Amino acid sequence: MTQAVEDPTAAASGNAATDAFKKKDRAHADTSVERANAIYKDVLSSLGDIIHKHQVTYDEYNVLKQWILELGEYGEWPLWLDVFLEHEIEDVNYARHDYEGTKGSIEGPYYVPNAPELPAVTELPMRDKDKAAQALHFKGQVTDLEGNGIAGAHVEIWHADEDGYYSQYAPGIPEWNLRGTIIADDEGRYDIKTLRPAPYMIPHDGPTGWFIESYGGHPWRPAHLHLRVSAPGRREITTQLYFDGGEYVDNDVATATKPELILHPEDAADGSVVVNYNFALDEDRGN
Ligand code: MBD
Ligand code: FE
Repeated sequence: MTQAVEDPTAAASGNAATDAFKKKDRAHADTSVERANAIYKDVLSSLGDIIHKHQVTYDEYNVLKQWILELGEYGEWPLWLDVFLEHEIEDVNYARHDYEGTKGSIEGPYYVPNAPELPAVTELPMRDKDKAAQALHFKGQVTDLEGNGIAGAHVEIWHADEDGYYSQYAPGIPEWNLRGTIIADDEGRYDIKTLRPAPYMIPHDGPTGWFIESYGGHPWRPAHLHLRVSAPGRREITTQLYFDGGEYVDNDVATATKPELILHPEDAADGSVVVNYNFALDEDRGN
């Protein structure tokens, strides 16, 4: 099934994520020929082992070929790679240079740089419909590893609405809805009002969804907030936060949860939930 795609989720969000990735300032990797050779050999020999181990048939090979073509046609390469592979890349790279501090997690396909700056005490841009959801009051402090506040740290935040849609990746949502770059105060503190996101189903009506169906899996991620926290001279951290006891926290299709990244919100008198979470940033020692 390779016809053009009308569905707003799979194809539109897939192609939007592909276009966004192409526009990104992709760092040039100065991988040596020796290193490329070593990686290429291991990749192919691992794949060869799998093909032999499972005695993969020509029919299965042709299904794979067709599926890969469709993954490209639907623009879902960023989605599939970020869901199934990015957590391994994140794992390896977080641990470089003995970095400590707040744990990272995957960026995923829906980050947009340069979200409008907002003051330390703020509310994310949202529609009336978003205001009808349960309110989340998220506050805390950006510090160094000794707990000293970092004045003016940047806390970029982005998350889905109650329906599981991200602005700029679904039609009809204001450009910067539920996105912002919060500038922490003189002590590194921030105090953000937003809505509590719901568990998130990744676009599942395209090739990524067929892939999941083929092995009897589910397309769900636990409810999550995406964050990128940075300050001059500090190691920037890209991470996600989840909700204690939430569905799929222990069964994330993207394998991107960590115990350190679970929020424990408390109910407030006005029906909202309140939570404090601090970010500790190590010194920048390069990537
Ligand atoms: C998301 O919102 C997400 O965070 C990931 C990792 C993949 C798809 C959609
Ligand atoms: Fe997400």
